[in-house]
Amino acid sequence: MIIIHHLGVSQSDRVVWLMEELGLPYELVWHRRGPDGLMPASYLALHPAATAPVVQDGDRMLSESAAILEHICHKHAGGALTVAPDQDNYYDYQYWMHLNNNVLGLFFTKLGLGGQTEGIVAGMIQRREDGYARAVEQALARSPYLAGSAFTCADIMSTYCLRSPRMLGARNDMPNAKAYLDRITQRPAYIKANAIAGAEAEPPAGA
Ligand SMILES: N[C@@H](CCC(=O)N[C@@H](CS)C(=O)NCC(=O)O)C(=O)O
Repeated sequence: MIIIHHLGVSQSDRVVWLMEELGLPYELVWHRRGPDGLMPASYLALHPAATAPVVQDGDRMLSESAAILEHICHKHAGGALTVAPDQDNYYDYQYWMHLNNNVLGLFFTKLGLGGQTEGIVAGMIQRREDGYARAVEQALARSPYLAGSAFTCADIMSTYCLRSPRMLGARNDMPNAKAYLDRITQRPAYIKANAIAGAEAEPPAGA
């Protein structure tokens, strides 16, 4: 059985969402953040990359959410929620699977700047964030989901950054994204995963 190591308030909630979408069984192991807000020693011991999510599949410890999502869909769900190379929207799918990490890097750099808005780095971050916002708006003007007409892992990858008020969630110039998020967060699997492992979720008693 797949074991999801969930770090409280983190992108590991994506994997829970995926498993709920696929209807696959999984075990959730909670790791609370330390008083410094960072991951605890129990999480650091899981994988050398020291990032959440980490997922255990048999004797393998998997890291990097995009790679984990693809791994689970192909190994355990016959490619469900992915797009194959012979499909017209294969590139779109790959683009949205990868672009997420780009915007995530911006977020961490922005945190490091502590609200500073002047200077080359702050300007570059703003320009790239604006570019990401434009790309999202244009994609969602063309199709109901980021990679085309169907819901895929690309939507699971992107929702965290689009929703989080500390990332793009506070912008008010993304009407297409807002309508998309209103729709996508009504999915039963999202609602269930959010209750289990979302930003407001608490570990079960004793965990
Ligand atoms: N590209 C990685 C990014 C993972 C990442 O940055 N995760 C954050 C949590 S949202 C993390 O591990 N932070 C370290 C910490 O909280 O100490 C992925 O998608 O898995």
